Amino acid sequence: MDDGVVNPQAIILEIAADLGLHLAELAPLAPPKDAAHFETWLQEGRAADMDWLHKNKDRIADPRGLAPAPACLLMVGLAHVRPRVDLPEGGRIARYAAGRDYHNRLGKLLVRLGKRLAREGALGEGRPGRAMTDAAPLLERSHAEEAGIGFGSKAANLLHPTFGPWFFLGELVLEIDPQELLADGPSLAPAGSCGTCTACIDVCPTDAIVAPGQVDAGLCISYQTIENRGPIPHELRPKLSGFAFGCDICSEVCPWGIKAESKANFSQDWGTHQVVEKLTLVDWLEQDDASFKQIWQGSPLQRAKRDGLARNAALVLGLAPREGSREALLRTLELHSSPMAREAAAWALAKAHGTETPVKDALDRAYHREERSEWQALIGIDRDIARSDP
Ligand code: B12
Ligand code: SF4
Ligand code: SF4
Repeated sequence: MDDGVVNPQAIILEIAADLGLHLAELAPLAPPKDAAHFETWLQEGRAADMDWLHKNKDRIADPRGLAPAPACLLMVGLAHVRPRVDLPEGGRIARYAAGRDYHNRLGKLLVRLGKRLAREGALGEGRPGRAMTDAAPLLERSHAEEAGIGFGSKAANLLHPTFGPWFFLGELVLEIDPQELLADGPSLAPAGSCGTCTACIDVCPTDAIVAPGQVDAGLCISYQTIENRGPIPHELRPKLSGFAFGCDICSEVCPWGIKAESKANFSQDWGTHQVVEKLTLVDWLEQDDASFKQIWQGSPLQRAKRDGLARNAALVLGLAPREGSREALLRTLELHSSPMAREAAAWALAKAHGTETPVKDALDRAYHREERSEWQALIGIDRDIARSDP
């Protein structure tokens, strides 16, 4: 029955939908339900070198300091379902990274949303506080699950019945007392669960899903190819499965992800960046600083930096050589400004061409040329791989 009473919760969600956010739900700004899991995860060393998670531990476990008084979190989801992304001449990247950077797009949408909510009086006296996504000191999946956006999964991804795992999360702090805005509590999460499925755990090439819902970042290809600023451990290199940036394997085998792909495709919305359309992994090896800044502008791939992308490209080419890759790897070994890229090229050459005498000689020269002992030691391991090949 329409009793003429304005429901601010419904208005807020309606405005979010009107701006193009696919999912939006409210939750109180309160310690997330998985705070204890998060702390155990840190204690068990699952965050690899992501020190910022340790530094922000207390704020993440209790985010109430994000607002001066009791407040709400408007959790939103933006879908990015699209077909798999192969680079020209081979190699893959995570689908989310093919087009526009979600940090920009979602960040801008959230700021617009905040302004519009304030303009239309949906916040009463309250203000829209910080708009955040990803790098926020918040356990986003946990808050989103509590708000009713989706359900948690064994791969740790938050799943939605329509979009599977293929959506980003972001949030806006709303300075409205949850007693006012959420008197009846948050929405119920959409129905769904992993059930007896274990496909993601079974398929993960590096066994990074160490228990249901728990990913060891140090083992995850996504961490290694995006966040790790050092060498990728030798034992993980053969398991990259063609991924030169990010990893979608646990999402691609997920029945919820597969169902989403059969129903939706947001490629047009997100576009495909020119570097994804045009550049090969051999090109990735040969970017200079200037071209990296210009041509790659706006691509989420920039997150791994020029040196990280060259490292990743070298490793993938070492496992799947193609025309021109041998020469490009030899040039990288000799000329790249980053020892990390040079070392990755050494490994790739040893793996793919280690039986060839000129390659053995090049590795030998690279070993003696390397000035920093830690990199020389790694190139020594690579040289041994080639030497062990008759
Ligand atoms: C650090 C980080 C990573 C790390 C670590 C991932 C991880 N699983 O912890 C690395 C670099 C590996 C990574 C990879 C990816 N990430 Co990431 N990542 C983050 C970030 C910044 C923090 C995550 C975090 O705090 N992890 C710590 C663990 C404890 O928290 P959690 O992963 O959220 O775990 C949840 C559950 O597993 C559960 N849980 C944890 N332990 C236990 C134990 C038990 C017993 C139980 C029952 C539950 C449980 O509690 C948590 C909350 O629900 C978030 C953004 C944010 N601010 O939250 C994005 C975020 C989680 N990542 C995202 C994405 C898209 C990815 C990738 C798919 C990217 C890719 N294609 O390469 C992969 C997926 C890997 C995977 N299977 O998790 C999205 C996820 C969207 C979604 N629908 O779920 C987020 C939310 C970014 C965003 N704003 O959209 N990521
Ligand atoms: S993103 Fe890849 S490496 Fe990481 S948990 Fe999923 S399947 Fe494993
Ligand atoms: S693959 Fe199966 S177990 Fe893994 S997240 Fe999807 S439904 Fe859950």
